[in-house]
Amino acid sequence: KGDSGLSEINLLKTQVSILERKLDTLQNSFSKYKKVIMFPNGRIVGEKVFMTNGYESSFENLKQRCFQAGGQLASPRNSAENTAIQQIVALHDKAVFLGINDIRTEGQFQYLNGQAITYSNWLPGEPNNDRGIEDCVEVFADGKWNDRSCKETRLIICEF
Ligand code: 291
Ligand code: CA
Repeated sequence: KGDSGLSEINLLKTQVSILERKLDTLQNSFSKYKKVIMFPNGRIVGEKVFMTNGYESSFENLKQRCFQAGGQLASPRNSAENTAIQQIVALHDKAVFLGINDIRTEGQFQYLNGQAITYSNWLPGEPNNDRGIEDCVEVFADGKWNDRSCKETRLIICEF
């Protein structure tokens, strides 16, 4: 009885070490394929992934595309996230629209979930609601923000 208990423990030890080696292999493989899939159009910041597929359209279309893909339009919550977006903008040399707008109440920019924004990176003098028609937010290659008409065509970046 005592003896068969010992051999069961040894069997379990063997199985655990086999699993440890398999998990290590899987982690290394996953780490590699994360790099592969992020190249060159994706960026990882903490738990968040930013990705473009090169699609360009108006704000509403970009918003829908990201939702359909199970994500949402990029909505940077801090400078690290904004830098990731900036890098994708610079790579494509095309400004993007964020998942931020003041369509509901002029001058009160909010995320797509209706929360007031808690981080911003406006160019000096922005947002200026030029000609009274600028409710969306574009990001330039220097990472700075400008409010712009939602009807303009911009590059998509979704976050997942
Ligand atoms: C000026 C600034 C911006 C404004 C932009 C648009 C240009 O920047 O007043 O605040 O958003 O003009 O009004 O739109 C068009 N259609 O020319 C110029 C470069 C971004
Ligand atoms: Ca503006």
